[in-house]
Amino acid sequence: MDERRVHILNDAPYAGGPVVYWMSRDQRVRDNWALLYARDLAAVHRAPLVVLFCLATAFVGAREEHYAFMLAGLREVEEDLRSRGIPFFVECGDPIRTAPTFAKRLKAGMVVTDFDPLRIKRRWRESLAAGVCIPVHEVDAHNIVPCRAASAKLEYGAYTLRKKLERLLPGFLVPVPALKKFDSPAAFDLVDWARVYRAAGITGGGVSRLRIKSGPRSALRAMRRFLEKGLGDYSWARNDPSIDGQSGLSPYLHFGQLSAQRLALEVSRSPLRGRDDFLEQLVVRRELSDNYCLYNPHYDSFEGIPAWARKTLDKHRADIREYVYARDDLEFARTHDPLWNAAQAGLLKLGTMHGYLRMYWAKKILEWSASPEEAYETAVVLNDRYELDGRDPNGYAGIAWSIGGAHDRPWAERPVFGMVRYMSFNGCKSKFNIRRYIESIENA
Ligand code: FAD
Ligand code: FO1
Repeated sequence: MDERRVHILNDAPYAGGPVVYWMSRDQRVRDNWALLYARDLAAVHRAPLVVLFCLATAFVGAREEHYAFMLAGLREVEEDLRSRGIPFFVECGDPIRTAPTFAKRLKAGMVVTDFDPLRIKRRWRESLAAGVCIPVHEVDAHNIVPCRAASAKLEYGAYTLRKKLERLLPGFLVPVPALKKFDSPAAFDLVDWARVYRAAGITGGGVSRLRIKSGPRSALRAMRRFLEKGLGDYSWARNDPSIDGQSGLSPYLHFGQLSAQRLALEVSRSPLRGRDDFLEQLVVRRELSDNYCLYNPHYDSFEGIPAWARKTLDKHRADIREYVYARDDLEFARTHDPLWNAAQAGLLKLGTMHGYLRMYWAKKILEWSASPEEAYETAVVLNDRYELDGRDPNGYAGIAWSIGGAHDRPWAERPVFGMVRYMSFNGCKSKFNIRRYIESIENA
């Protein structure tokens, strides 16, 4: 494995003892560089290998159905690990406490974690690295070109990062080796899932509204379906919310049930014409989001947007708003705009929203909120509360682009938006059949 995937969090010496892979962002056994790295270390040191997942309640506003989706996938991970002779543990409580406690209880010799630029995850990792005197290594198993290797700084836009990625991709876009069976120690316990579901606050009653089946096997099936049926039309279909032209793979990518590397490899082998557009989104746009969150401490707030955008939004702060809505009017889709209401109603009903409308959705929140700061917070809160793929760098970068002009350029100046790119109802009307879209949400 390319060493540029590894980031050493503390340089304590390995002095024997089990190797723990603390799984968090990349919740899968196949195509998981962090797991492969931990397995190789355990084999070299002839030490046991175990996998740990720390269940944190109230993760960034996640709701019951998000936990239900994630835990269903983790049950499959447990099966996949068991079939390879690798024990799986789920610890419940604040990972700041449960991760070091677990490592000490197991007398672990080293911990491998996976990469995640989110603030909460960095805190978890850094507190572990400071709390134990064993090596803690982080492996970027989420990005094809590791985020830290792609760039050492905050990138202005897709065009600046794309050049760096194009140079590095040939070396990184390679098949991920299969995980060899691991001769396991004595038999080990199964996870007590009833306890885990209780800790996550899943009553079981809330039958999930989600229309998507969780787990790495379902993720691979959905990928194959998209490669066969969706990729060919992707270039023109992806921006039409009235048809189902996107891949629908973001929840699998968000929870790490599907490897972006495997998806990118399969897509890059395809002769279909949607290939390049899809790779632009999957590789450039997605890695740009991780770059935004890794190198911008205010990635989820108005404070983090580019200076030009803050200045122009400031200048138009006192402009008359034709409509101003309180957060719960927005949350419950009570505005004058039938298209925006349908998008929000769909989000409440289905836990997802078409990518094209997410831009419109966020930009209208800017237009109809009392201030840009309030708009920013509303978009982050609602996106993280309702999107199944929410609580993700893609969301924070998507909102920063829509409301704060991040990774975009100044446009013609206008009220409220200043020079932040505007989107209008009529603009949508010229792009797709709004009536058909609204009906698709009503009938969903
Ligand atoms: P496809 O078009 O099939 O794309 C395939 C994959 O490429 C996606 O799953 C995603 O991983 C990546 N991708 C596509 N578009 C983007 C993009 N603009 N930026 C970064 N990566 C992209 N994406 C999330 O995963 N979670 C979010 O919470 C989220 N919130 C967003 C909020 C706003 C305001 C905006 C403008 C965009 C947001 N996005 C978010 C990005 C994008 O809209 C979704 O990734 C996409 O719609 C998911 O559907 P899909 O997998 O069918 O996309
Ligand atoms: N990661 C964890 O390690 N432990 C959790 O309990 C956890 C809960 C969770 C709930 C909803 C959600 O969308 C993500 C969640 N994650 C959790 C993080 C997730 O695995 C991703 O790493 C980040 O959200 C994206 O970077």
